[in-house]
Amino acid sequence: MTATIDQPHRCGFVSIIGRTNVGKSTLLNHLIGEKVAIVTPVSQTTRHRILGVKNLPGGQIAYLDTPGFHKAKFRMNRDMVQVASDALREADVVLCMIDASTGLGPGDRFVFTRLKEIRVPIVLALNKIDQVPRPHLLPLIDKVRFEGSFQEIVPISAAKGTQCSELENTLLRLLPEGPPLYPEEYLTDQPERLLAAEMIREQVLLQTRQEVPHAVSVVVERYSVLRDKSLRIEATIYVERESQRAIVVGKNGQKLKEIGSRARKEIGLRFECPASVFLWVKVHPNWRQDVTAMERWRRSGMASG
Ligand SMILES: Nc1nc2c(ncn2[C@@H]2O[C@H](COP(=O)(O)OP(=O)(O)OP(=O)(O)O)[C@@H](O)[C@H]2O)c(=O)[nH]1
Ligand SMILES: [Mg+2]
Repeated sequence: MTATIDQPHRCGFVSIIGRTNVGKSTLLNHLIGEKVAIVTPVSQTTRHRILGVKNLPGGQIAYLDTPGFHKAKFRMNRDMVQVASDALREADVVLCMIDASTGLGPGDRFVFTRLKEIRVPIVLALNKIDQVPRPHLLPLIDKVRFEGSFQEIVPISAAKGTQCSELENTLLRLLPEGPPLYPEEYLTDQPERLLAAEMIREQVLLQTRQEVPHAVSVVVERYSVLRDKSLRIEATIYVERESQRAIVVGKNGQKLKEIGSRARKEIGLRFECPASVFLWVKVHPNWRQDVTAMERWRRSGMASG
């Protein structure tokens, strides 16, 4: 993408920050036009930093999707909050998101206090306006303007795409001038194996309840492209307790079958080829506190969570 004489080429990192569940990953996927981050109604869905690159006529935006800020109980959660804090420091522009349908809460106010240390421009996106009656929107904008120091406030719906290109233009205008950081065809830093692990975890999150989603990690043990170009994925779903294992497996293995079959469809769609998925469920007590296990899974490059 080239810039014209009167329109300089801008480039930099935009860190997407906010409490959990406000729609950060939904927005990233919408903006870059591909599913690179999983999305569920369960809080704390995103567990690591996800880079998504967007090229525009006036420049290149490197978006960083982050885990939501939340009260960290386990080591895994402390690491997640640390990832979000690090992304704040790396940003050329911070995009803070709140959920306009629930209004401002203590989680958002905690994020606002973290933003006080930030010296780069901060844009606030009020997301989920498709769920908000219009008369409620203006008072909310007034409230956030009073409580934080934002360069711009943009109401959006990430799910419907409403006002997302306006938001993107605002972000681009605030980035420094400079050449692109990534080649034009570069989309994300997420390896395919990790995306596959995430898509399996997404299905576990969507199909289990209460404490189970938070206690799940997925490790892809084998990822092969077969001679007929189809994918064969073997993965272990780790949980922390036998009772959780029983829930994930389900009666006569039905739940696990369903998780595998939905993940297979999603992976097939994303990678545009047939896929087969083989799943095992293992108990690893307290893995969320087990730094060695988490590091080993992460270093294998095949872990999700
Ligand atoms: N109605 C509506 N729902 C939305 C919108 N954006 C996101 N959602 C829903 O909100 C839920 C959370 O979305 P995510 O994108 O996973 O939120 P997140 O901020 O990445 O969450 P964490 O990764 O857990 O921090 C999902 O059920 C989305 O479908 C929106 O604009 N409108
Ligand atoms: Mg997310």
